[in-house]
Amino acid sequence: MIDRTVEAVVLAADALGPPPGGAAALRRRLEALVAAGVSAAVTTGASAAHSGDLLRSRPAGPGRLLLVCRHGGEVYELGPRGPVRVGRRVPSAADDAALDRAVTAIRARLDGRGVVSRRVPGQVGRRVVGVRWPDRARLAGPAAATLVRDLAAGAVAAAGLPDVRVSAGATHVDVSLADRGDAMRDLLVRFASRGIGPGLVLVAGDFAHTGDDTALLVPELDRAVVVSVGAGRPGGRARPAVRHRPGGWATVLALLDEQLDRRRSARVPCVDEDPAWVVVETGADRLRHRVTETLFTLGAGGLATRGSVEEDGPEAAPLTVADGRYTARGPAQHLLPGPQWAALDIDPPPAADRRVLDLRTGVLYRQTGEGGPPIRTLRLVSADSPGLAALCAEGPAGRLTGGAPLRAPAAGPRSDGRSWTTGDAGGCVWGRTADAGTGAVITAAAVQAEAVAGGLRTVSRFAVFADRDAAGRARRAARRGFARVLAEHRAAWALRWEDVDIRIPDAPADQLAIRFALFHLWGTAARHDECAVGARGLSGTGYGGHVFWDADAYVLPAVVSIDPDAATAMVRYRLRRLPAARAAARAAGRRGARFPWESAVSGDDVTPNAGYLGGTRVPIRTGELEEHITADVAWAAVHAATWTGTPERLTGEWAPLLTETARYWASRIRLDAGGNAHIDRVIGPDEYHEDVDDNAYTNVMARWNLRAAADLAAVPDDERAGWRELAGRLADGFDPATGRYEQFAGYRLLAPLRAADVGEPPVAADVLLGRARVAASQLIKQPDVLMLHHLVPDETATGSLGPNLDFYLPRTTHGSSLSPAVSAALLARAGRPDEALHLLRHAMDLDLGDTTGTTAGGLHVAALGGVWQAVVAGFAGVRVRGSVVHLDPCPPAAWPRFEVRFRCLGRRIRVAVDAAAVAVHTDAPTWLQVGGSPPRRCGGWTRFPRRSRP
Ligand code: IFM
Repeated sequence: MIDRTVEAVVLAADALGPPPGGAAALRRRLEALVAAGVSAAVTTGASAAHSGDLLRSRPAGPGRLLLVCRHGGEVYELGPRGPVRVGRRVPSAADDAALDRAVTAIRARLDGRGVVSRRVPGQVGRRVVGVRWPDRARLAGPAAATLVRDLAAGAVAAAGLPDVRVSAGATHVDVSLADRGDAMRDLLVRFASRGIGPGLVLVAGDFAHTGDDTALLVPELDRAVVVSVGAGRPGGRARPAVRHRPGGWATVLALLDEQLDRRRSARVPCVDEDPAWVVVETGADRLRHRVTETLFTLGAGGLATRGSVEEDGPEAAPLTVADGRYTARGPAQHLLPGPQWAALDIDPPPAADRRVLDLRTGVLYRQTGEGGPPIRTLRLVSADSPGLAALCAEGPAGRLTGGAPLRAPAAGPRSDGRSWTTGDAGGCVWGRTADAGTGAVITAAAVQAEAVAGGLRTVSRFAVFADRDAAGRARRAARRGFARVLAEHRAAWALRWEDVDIRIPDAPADQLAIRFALFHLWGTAARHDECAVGARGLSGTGYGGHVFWDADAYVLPAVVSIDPDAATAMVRYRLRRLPAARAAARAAGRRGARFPWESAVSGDDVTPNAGYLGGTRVPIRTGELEEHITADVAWAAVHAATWTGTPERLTGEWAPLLTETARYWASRIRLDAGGNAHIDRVIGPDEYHEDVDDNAYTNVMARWNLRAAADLAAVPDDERAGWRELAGRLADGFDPATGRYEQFAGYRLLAPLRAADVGEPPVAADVLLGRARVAASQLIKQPDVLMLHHLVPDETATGSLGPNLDFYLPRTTHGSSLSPAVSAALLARAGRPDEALHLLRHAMDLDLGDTTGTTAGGLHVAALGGVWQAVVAGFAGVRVRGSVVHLDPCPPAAWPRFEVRFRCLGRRIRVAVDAAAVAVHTDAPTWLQVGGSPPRRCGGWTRFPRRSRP
């Protein structure tokens, strides 16, 4: 009938009349669909009491059944315990007055045209004007209805009542404050709250006439499937297109049966290709697969799978990994590849395809496109049930088979102790990768069903990655079926997007790229117990999954406003590695704890000591010298406690992260003869300059660390006083005459090269010019001094952001993926939002456009975190101090309106910015300080005028 799977169904019942023979057949089908995860709604002008048999429906989710009465005046949800009202429009006195004025105006207009009208008592929020034609022949027909509607609409417009809606038939005018169109919009919002976009909605009714149910067909249904089942041909409305399948209720039942059949026969569901939510890759360029399989990674609950094509082939590098499970030792330690669960046997392999990553629902859809019957697949890593991954596929039976549901990981770097075992367990296959050395194990169990009908093979597969009961869970998931698993997963994603999102109506490409960043941050920092975020997350083999400062300074500040528990788990990863950090400090002859530049299982340093730059083997000294990470770890703990509104953690469970790091710095600092304090021989964030003294970033972060610990830690008074004393003596390279910090001692004497002298940034200056030349110049790889203004602005000199931006940005090559987004955040804060957007777009394109040529190795998660930070801290100007949320938006010209949603202080916050105002919504009373205004405790929506920035 419609040959596609939908996830929501709207039945417009008014024009159809009651189902002949009662509603039992309809009820049965709707209940079955709801059990399979479908959202269904029946709309009627009647009241609930007059909605007949349908009210006897008792569906049980995960879908839902809604009864929309009185054209949307009341909405009921029918559940196992009967109907519950979930929505009601309550008109105010002003609404009633507007309706009465409208009725008077309409009657005057109709009477003036010789049509006899009378007022019929309406329902709450609604009036009806009865129409009698002097010439009875004109009573029927669309022309009469059109004339009445036009007269009534003209009368309402002339009376200046823009909120009054009018719909009309030949014999009546319906006047309300919201019409059927609004009722449909309300339904679309309810479906969206389950992750169902308009492209997955089927609307059925009799849409042959203008007025009445046709008013349900709002333009927002553009991508929906709309079927008119009445005898008459639907009118020629352009949008949405209406298919004509006459047959009345019998056709409606057949449409519902088609949906049930598609689920029973495990047909592959569809995705709503909403350009605001999908990343699409088409074409035959299989070399792009290495990049797209990174972009299409699906992750949840600490499990992630690259979006590799299902068939074997030289272009694919499939990989499933689990947060914190590593193999091999020392610098070679890397994430342990787990069982492959998403492979299929396809012969011959597809030559071209279309792949769609739907950010809204967290699914990856694929359809082959080389002619002939297509192969379609859809997969997910469940956001609802941690460790569950599911795949369904369909295609010509002779070409597609499921094959082994779990397969050995593709060959990759091997380590001695790594093993792969597999077996059967009562209708279930299990597979396990393990590393005897690290003790890491990844176990999966999978259940697969295959069927062939009419030459079409369908495959559904449920794989559970779990240390316990994987087989039991896989069997239970298979019993629930793909449609339910998908519905639950989709609903979990919808909840996320409800709380955290960006809306930029005038810049859809920016909006999509920011959503892409959010999507992968959720997929990467996805555990709530302990979360180890590697530099490429869980999306590729780059950097072996090692945890750098990227996690603490770039990802965590983003994640804390997305999923506060995940940020807490990131802090816990560091906390549990304190013993190794203490040992590292001891081994270096210091006190306290020194965190490693690269960390994996144990928290021992796993930084390699050599690597390749532009094909040449070079030493890597970051493990030895890039010590600022120790302060970054302490900073992340304070930041997480501040944003989550849990400062007590800093004096409780997390206190050692402050005290032990402060002790490290206290023992690391050298006092010169004049009593000035120095930190010698480090690498700062700018890795073009190695082995430097008094790097401003390292020193100021150490100073901040000492002061924060002195403020908070329960330590003997003399130790506290010593920390304060040392902090005050630390050299920071600040020159009050210029307002600038010198990046390290002697930096100002280096060759004054600028990034533009080398090329258009981003540019890898060390590859182009050679390491020695770059080291002898003022070129820098990424913000170094400026990171202080980003992370610890209170530790920097007042008014120093501008001079340091002016000096350092032209020298910044953005040779590191960490660079452009944070620079954008700073430019926005400095009141230079258009320059900020330019750099933010570089950051957003980094992976989506593979601009560094390294995305095949995994997503640059620090850049993704930086993008969200640039939006929240930069353009929205959000900071949290104590229990107050400060906002000072500064949007670029290309974003005249935008709305950002995020979490902080246990609240859900929405900030809507336009030229005139900043509107802030909080879900519980919260102290807000907007622009320069005094703090106010606000709940719900509050509007603040936009201040003009100096
Ligand atoms: O941590 C970064 C560093 O700042 C620049 N080089 C790459 C590392 C990992 O992303």
